[in-house]
Amino acid sequence: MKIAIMGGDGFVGWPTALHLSDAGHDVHILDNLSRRWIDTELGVQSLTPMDSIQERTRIWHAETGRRIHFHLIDLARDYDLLKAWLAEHRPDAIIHFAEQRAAPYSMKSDRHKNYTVNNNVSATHNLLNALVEIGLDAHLVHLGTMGVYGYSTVGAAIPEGYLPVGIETVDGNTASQEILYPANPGSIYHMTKCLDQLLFQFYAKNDGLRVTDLHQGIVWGTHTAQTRLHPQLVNRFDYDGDYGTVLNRFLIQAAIDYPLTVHGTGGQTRAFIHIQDSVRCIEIALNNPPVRGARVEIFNQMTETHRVRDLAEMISRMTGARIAWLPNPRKEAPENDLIVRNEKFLGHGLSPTTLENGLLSEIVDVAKKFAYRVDRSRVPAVSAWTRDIARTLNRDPEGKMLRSVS
Ligand code: USQ
Repeated sequence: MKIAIMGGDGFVGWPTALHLSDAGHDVHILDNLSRRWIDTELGVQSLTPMDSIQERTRIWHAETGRRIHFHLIDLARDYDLLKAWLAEHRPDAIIHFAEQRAAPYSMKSDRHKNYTVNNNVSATHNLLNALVEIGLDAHLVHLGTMGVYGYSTVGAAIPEGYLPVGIETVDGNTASQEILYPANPGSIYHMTKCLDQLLFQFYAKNDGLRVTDLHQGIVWGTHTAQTRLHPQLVNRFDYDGDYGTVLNRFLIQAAIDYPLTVHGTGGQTRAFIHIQDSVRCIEIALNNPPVRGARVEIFNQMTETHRVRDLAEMISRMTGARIAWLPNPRKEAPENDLIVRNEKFLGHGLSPTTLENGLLSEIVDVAKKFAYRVDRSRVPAVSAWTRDIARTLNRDPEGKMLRSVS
């Protein structure tokens, strides 16, 4: 298949590009390199040393003889360029990762809120709009989030996208329907993924576009089989307070003897998936497209659920790390249960990498190896969900004063 990977320079995009190229597909990355610009803005760098995208693709060719093509295009801003590229290359499938993906970054300021909404919603809409305009029947696979559901449970498992409901009709009967599970975003970033869902629903219904939306949990880990092939193919690893996600942050914190940064009671339960499983799921989704005219296909892309404090305690037991119980910078439920259905991927043969089996090697192979690159001052999460919360965040987990918040 000819596959266009929008956002193929990012944390899930890059290993996906390698995985699909390795499987024999003709892979094209379209990316505006915004993650690299945001690193510069925030004054942070990936824990793992990352080469330019051109250098990465050169090494991939030298190692495997396969080519991954790179095109510098901004989906949100270069609509005409995007349309022309699609019309010329006519890919069989498109994988859409080209969105700002960090909840804390999206909540940093009004400017970051605007950027996240404008970038994510325009990127998705431009892509859908262009597909219709040039009459391209490519299968669109989008990386969505478990966060579209919210994390509260009513004692029932979260279904894969659609909720069966009974609606009382005026003549006293009950009409059965399946509706999109009610969206309940917890950040501006998560809200953009909820908006994406509506865009997909409309374009699938109106124009018969074939769309798969993957509701992914929190990714952990760094390596896939292909990123291990050469040191310069390594994936990025974010540990900072904006882009680092919880489990990877705990791993690096343990490696540098920094107290594990649990927000609140750590009673938040979230869904997780290893990066190797993430790329496998994307391949499975590609191989199982919906038919033209069908509703959006939705998969829950996660393999296990964990409570944040249980993860901290597990890593503390393994490494001796201390735990810091911090004021929560986010407005979120302090405690929640989470039961998620994920039979679709398991039914297609996904065999999950579990935390139990993968955690230790991740600490040793990645966190300890690159610990010397960590800037401890970038570890605290200082992006607050509201002004009132911002006032409570005056000390970092090691007790030092943070900048004052007006
Ligand atoms: N948390 C801590 N300590 C930390 C960092 C986070 O206790 O040092 C807590 C947060 O308060 C939150 C939970 O851990 O309750 C998860 O935070 P996270 O930063 O690991 O994940 P999140 O902001 O939800 O976003 C990440 C990805 C996003 C993806 C989402 C999947 O950045 O792109 O969509 O995970 S999900 O969480 O299932 O919505």
